[in-house]
Amino acid sequence: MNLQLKPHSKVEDIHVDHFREDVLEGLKSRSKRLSSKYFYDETGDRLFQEIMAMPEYYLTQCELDIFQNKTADLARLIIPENEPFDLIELGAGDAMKSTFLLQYLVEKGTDFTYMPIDISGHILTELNEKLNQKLPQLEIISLEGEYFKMLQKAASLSSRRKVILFLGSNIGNMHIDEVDQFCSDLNRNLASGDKVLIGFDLKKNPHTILNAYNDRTGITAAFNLNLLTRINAELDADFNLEQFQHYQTYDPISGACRSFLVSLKNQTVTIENESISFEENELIDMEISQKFSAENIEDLREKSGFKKSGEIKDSKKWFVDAVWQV
Ligand code: AVJ
Repeated sequence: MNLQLKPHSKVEDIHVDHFREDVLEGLKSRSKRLSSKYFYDETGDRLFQEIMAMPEYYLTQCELDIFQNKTADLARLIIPENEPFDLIELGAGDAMKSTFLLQYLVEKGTDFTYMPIDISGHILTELNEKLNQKLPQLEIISLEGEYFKMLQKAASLSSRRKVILFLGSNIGNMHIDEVDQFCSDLNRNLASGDKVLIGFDLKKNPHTILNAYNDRTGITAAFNLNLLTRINAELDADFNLEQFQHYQTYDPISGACRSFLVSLKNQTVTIENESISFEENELIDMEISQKFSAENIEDLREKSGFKKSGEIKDSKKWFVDAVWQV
């Protein structure tokens, strides 16, 4: 297969930003909400790095355990036999975990191209530089844009087998119906024999989960409040951050871990000439981080039309990377 693009080239998607529309729609609705996909501006990226470094945020360590200590098992599960392939990572970020797999594959002389997809061009540039230094032989094509548009782009660039990574329990940020839709769309956008590896955070002691999202140092609170700062800066708004407070819940029955911002008084906020009023104790629904049981994961796989390929858990059995095949 002859790739038209040189290693380390970048393909960009011209995407319309719906930030303004989404923010206004969410805050004008009867129960106010903001989308956690907007957490990740430059400050948000940095705060999320800090979250990943917190001892309470076990998710990072768990999936790192899998990628660092079970790399050979992982590679055996995902790579097609004797066939070159494209390894596509959705929401690659700094690829902290996948770099262990990339290094392993490069050392084994595996024929593959790494295609990180992210909506942050800034993050992709940094990732390119980092990987270029660490693994100069690695062939990379960065895809900047939305997941499905970029998956289609990847399919148009090469007809090789695709292996999709969706790590870090990023899937947990989707609402239950969105998860079903996402996995079915993924299935439809892939060809027979292609594989996906999805990281799911498992249901566990509820205290452990709540602590991971309710740290005493207030980093998670700052991460949530930063979206208000972003709205102030980018949409000419006047949120007073002192008047909003982070509140976290975990429901062990449904597995939903949710974050909210609570308005501490009756107040009016202006966003681009629109007035939004808050009552005292009114909530803004900020984020869901869904936790899964083994049954939840099996149901999801079946509903979205995948076959089971295998799975790897960390040594604590708190997190699972499930591998499915089309
Ligand atoms: C990036 C979606 C995996 O939900 O666990 C961390 C984001 N939010 N702490 C998660 C997050 C609060 C994180 N994901």
